[in-house]
Amino acid sequence: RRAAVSPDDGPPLVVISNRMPDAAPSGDARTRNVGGLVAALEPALAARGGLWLGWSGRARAGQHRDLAIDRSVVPARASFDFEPRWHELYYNGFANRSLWPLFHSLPERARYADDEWAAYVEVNEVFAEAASRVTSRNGTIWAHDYHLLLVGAALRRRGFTGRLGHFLHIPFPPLDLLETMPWAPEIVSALLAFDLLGFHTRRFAANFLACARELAGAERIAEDALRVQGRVVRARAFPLGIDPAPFESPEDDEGVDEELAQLRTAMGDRQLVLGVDRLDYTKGIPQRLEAFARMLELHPALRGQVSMIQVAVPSRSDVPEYAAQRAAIEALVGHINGTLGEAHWVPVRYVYRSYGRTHLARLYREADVALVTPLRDGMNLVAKEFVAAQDANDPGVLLLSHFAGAAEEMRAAALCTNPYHRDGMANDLARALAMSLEERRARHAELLAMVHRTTSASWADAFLSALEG
Ligand code: GDG
Repeated sequence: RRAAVSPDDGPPLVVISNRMPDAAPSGDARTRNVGGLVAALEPALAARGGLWLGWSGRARAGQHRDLAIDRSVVPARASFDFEPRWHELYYNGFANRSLWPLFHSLPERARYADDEWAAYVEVNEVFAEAASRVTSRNGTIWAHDYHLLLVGAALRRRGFTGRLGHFLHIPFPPLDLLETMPWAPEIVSALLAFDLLGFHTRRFAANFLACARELAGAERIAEDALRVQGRVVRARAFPLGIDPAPFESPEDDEGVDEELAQLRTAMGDRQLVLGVDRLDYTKGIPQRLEAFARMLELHPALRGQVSMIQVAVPSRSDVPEYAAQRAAIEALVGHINGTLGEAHWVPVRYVYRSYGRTHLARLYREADVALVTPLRDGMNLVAKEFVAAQDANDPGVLLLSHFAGAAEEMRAAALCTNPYHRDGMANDLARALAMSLEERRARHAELLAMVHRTTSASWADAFLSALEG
């Protein structure tokens, strides 16, 4: 453990994220940290001798200046403990009850509290302070996601002159919505302290560029660039992909084999429709369940012929909106099964848990249709994982929301649907279930080529070469 490094002796690259890989506080089984992002960033960091800075996952009063640095692991890690009040005010509060809903274009779910904003400012300062202790003045820093929108400006105030990049994993909203946030001008101005801003889609980058002009007086000097106070700031799409290998050829696992055999027996000849999401109101799970039920009403011949499995991975369960969403989903599943089911047929199987990656990959492959129908999503990696997991000779169909970032790349080959239109989604699902083998193969081949083209590794390389170049 070392308290600091000298200004010229830091690692060439520092990645900052709120959460460190494998530091999940209890009660929140959010699994993204074991997923594609870590897999993408760890090799990029390791190759550059870089360091990962984040929250330790623990809360202890008065300890946040105590930076624990571990250089014995690759990549090296630095972490600090949160003040206990930050979890409620900064994390559950401003990050997850203000920024998360607003940035997903759900302003009626957002609420704005001055003490939560103050905590958000404070925590971003603390991250900047920690980062300035582990980097050299001219190093490269890459910050991630909506928790750290202010960290670039806070680093510049501390005299950091190196390259600063930010990648936003969630959508960036249009101006009309962003303006409902009382601190929108402060947030946009702070983002302009970065040299490069990355988004999943061109649409989100364009939203940002428009907000920067309107709210911070930045001048548009190129399709992807702004001038602000004599500096150039670029904003571009860098769509995140996956590492397809573990989904194409999952590891052998006897436990999973047995589970899958039991599932096949239970399903018999029925077709399987699958949804896998963190339990989050942005994922549109109730709307999807309603559409599935509606399909059974509109197409009674499908009754008894198809079952849906919805995996809802526990997430942010101490935020009241998430507890309410869970209750709504559970009531809806009960209602659908009670009104449409038979003693010998359960329309919807609902599981509130997380699965290991091998299990997930096998489940994807088993499905005839994946319902990836968020109301709004930054990218949605489940869509790409599902494609990678299919049997190319007999692939399942991806039914994808227009409002997932993934639709920008997958629109032409996936079957796209509007989760706000229940009858439309019901009919799109019926169409997916009836799709010919020939059409399924053609669509899948195109999607698979795309999943191979943009992977998590190529994403990290593209962002870092744009930042460093
Ligand atoms: C945010 C943005 C953006 C799911 N269930 C289990 C499990 N997962 C894994 C999936 C996938 C990941 O979690 C979920 O990623 P998504 O992209 O679908 O969604 P978010 O969690 O909302 O992630 C999103 C992403 O950041 C990256 O930038 O795409 O738009 O909202 O990898 O496989 N993993 C395991 N067990 C599960 O039960 N092990």
